[in-house]
Amino acid sequence: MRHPALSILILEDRANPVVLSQTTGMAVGEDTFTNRNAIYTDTTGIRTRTGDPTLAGPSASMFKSDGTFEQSFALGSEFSGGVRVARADFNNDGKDDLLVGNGPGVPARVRVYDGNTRALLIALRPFEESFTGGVFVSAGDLNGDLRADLVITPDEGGGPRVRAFSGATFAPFLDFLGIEDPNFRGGARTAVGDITGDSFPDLIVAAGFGGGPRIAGWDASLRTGTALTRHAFPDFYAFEQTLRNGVYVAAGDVNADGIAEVMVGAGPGGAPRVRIFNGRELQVNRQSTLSDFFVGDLANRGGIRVAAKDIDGDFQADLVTGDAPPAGVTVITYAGKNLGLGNTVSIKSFEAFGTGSFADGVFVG
Ligand SMILES: [Ca+2]
Ligand SMILES: [Ca+2]
Ligand SMILES: [Ca+2]
Ligand SMILES: [Ca+2]
Repeated sequence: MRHPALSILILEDRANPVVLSQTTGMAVGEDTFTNRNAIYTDTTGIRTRTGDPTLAGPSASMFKSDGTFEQSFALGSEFSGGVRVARADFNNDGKDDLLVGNGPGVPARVRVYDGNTRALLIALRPFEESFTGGVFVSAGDLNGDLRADLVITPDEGGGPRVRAFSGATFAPFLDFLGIEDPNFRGGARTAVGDITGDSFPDLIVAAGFGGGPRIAGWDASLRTGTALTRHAFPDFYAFEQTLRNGVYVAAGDVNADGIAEVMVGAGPGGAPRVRIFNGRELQVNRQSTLSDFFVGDLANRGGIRVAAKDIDGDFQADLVTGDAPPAGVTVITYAGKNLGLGNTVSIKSFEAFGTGSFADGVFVG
């Protein structure tokens, strides 16, 4: 008798969010430019900024998890309002790529650079040309094809609109209001992480500047047309509800329970306070913090930028913070496993755009 052929199914281990397993370091973008004429001398990972004008203007850099410099991209005048960044392997070649979005002052621009060949993979105009408020970017798989996608939101003056583009084809597939307040004009910021525990990343949306520190979560497994239609957790306020600074946001599984935490940093005008909310508790409408502390000088009032990365390779999400102006250009990494125990000692602190007293600020992603 004939036996049916045996088949072996390879089941991908998705116990950890895809967005974490795909990135091997961080991206850092310059915010404002107090020293526009700059060149960087890279010696054993130490960047030194001098006054040479050959690399003038806004740039973004990629760093390894330990803070070692990898490569830099000069972005030109379309990015004169600052560079917002995310890092993911969009073209699936095993190397992280760089996603950049521009700050305010010029029409909204988004680009993806191949982290391997440095080629420009795509340049997008995500919003109307008349909109000059700047954009925020994040990355993660929201359409379930196991490839990181681009998530784009407007900054100041824009509605809380979320657009997502396939990382595989760059075709748009999401366009909806991530904060259910159509009159709000402070824009929004996003993060991607699995909040519902089904191993597929979900979308977290934070109100931009001028809004209360409101956070919304959307289950990316249920989409109707171009909108996500099921909340991953009830909306909540990440800081005092009366604040109007908005929130910087990141997502990653800090306590290794398979559910991403929501990490927030205060928006512009706020002290550099970070809070990490237990994702599992958010689903039952309890706002329980794993960590709540200030980064750097308490007197800073630029807020603090945040990103979630696996810095120490233990498959638990770690925290990356970036200075907001006028604090400087310092990037600090913290081990998630330490933060969950109340230990806020950093792993590493480095100056992303040269040593010296620069007040530029940086975005991290
Ligand atoms: Ca790649
Ligand atoms: Ca995808
Ligand atoms: Ca999910
Ligand atoms: Ca968790």
